[in-house]
Amino acid sequence: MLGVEPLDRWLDQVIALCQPDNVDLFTGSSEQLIALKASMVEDGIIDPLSGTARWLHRSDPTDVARMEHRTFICSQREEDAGPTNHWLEPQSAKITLDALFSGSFAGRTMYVIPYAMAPLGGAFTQFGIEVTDSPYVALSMSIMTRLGGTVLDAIQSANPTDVVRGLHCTGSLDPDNRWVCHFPETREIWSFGSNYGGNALLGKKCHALRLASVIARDNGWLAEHMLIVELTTPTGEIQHIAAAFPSACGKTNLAMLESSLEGWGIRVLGDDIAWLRPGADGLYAVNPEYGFFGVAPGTSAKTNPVALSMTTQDTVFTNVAVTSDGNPWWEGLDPLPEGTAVIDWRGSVRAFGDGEGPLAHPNSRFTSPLTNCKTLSDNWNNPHGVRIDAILFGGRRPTTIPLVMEAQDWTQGVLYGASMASQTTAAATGAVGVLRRDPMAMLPFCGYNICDYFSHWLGMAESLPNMPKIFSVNWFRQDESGRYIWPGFGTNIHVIKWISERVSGSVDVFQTPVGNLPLRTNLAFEGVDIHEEAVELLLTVDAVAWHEEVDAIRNYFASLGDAVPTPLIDRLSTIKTSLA
Ligand code: GTP
Ligand code: SPV
Ligand code: MN
Repeated sequence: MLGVEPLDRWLDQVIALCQPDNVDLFTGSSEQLIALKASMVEDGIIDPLSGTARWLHRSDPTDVARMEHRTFICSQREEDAGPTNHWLEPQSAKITLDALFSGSFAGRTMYVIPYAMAPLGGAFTQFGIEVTDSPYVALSMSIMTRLGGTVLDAIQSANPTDVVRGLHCTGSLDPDNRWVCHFPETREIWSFGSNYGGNALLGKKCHALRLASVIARDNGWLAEHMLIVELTTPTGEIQHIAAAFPSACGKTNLAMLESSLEGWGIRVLGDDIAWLRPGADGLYAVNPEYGFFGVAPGTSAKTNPVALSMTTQDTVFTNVAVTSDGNPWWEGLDPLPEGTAVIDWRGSVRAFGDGEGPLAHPNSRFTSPLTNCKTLSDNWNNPHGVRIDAILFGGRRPTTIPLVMEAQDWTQGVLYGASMASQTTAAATGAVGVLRRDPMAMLPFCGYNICDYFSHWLGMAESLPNMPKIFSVNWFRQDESGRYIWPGFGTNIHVIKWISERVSGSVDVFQTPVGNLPLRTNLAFEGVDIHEEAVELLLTVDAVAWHEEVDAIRNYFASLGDAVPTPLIDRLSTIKTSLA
């Protein structure tokens, strides 16, 4: 079918195992997409919305988010999966999966989807084949990854053992019988029982993060849960920033920020995943994806007008509400008149303001091609990537962590990432709002031992000139009544400006044991609705709180076993003794 011997043999085995009625090589051609959407409408899988080529998909009500406790790393050795991953012994995992997949495509069409991650034609590019019985997955993959004849040609000349093989089946959608299994040694993904994004669009988290992180470790690069933006300064200098925030913690919003500051411009390259490779003069990054799979709730004309205009065409919405005139609606958009009939994310007719819980699911999403975004950088498809000047780490931290601080060197920066914590969100099943450690925002996505991952990060600086500066940011400090102190969203440009000025070396800092903080005189904050005492709180290192924080980080590192790299442990001790 693909004209590549080992891959075709694998496909034959998969067909024999899954027993589909039809097999469809899906390249995302316009004829295929027209036919696919028509059949999905006929089968009630998507409904047209108002606007141009906008669609609504409602998932099974239990299948709305990633399931971390059903996500497994099936490496040969358990210690390779490490203390933070769920491990399954690969041979026994295969026995379980074989039984689940056996005959599982009966009565269904098998879509064989050859895809590329990252722009074609450079060192970053990787290929995969996703086999799925889900038309929703096929449609979503056509937005989120590069498909088509050129990709197929490139796969035919790639090394077949480098091509990631992914098998996905909808199954019965029983939440207790969901499996997202990764086999790093053989570059395989087996996903059963969920059609939700991160569980089912295998090019995304499964390939581009979990498997790619292992490939990256072995080859001296990094696969990260990061946005990428291009910044233009008033003097015309171009800088690039990558930022790792956990799921539903602001990557898409920062990526699509529009600058309100005279002379400052910001453009997006990616909003979720970055692959970073050493180049001749620094660390270069690409976004391996081809689309945005963004959180809908909270997206509004005030918070993210770019996303709002992007989703007026060519967009698949999942689990949003619908108004009577066929527009998508979610919490955060302008309220409708009280009592207006709205169809909620489950498909029930409700009265607006009925007090029966959210109309859109808190993890409802939009799927839109990159090219829909009016602030897309000209370099979005550059196979060589862009040179990164600054890396940001940040999570939802109600206390302690300042609005922004700069690491004094690479080790302290890696410590910022390794010790990151954030309140959990609706992007994964389970309790929301619980503070947990989420190193580099990769806790759910690092495909190998997290301690080795820290070492790999530390080692990246050794051979490379012009390593990015590392910063910690926190948009989510709260007051006693639980309100956010910093207005966030568009106002984050003030923090980005300071970071940029640190990169170009034009402003000085205030040194503290935990990092360099801005001098108040270097932050104008014009137009930001915030009191001076609040600003002071956001820019103060509270020694008592930081003693507790350092102790909590030490406990966390201890919980990871004895392989946490010594430079991180030593740095914590230095900080502890330097704190007043
Ligand atoms: P994933 O796609 O799950 O990886 O999420 P993400 O990191 O891209 O998060 P996203 O930008 O979609 O934001 C998630 C939620 O956080 C949305 O409801 C946003 O409205 C909200 N949010 C984003 N930025 C800010 C901010 O600066 N301040 C506040 N208070 N909320 C924010
Ligand atoms: C995340 O949860 O971090 C996402 C959405 O970006 S998903 O692709 O489902 O993982
Ligand atoms: Mn994400």
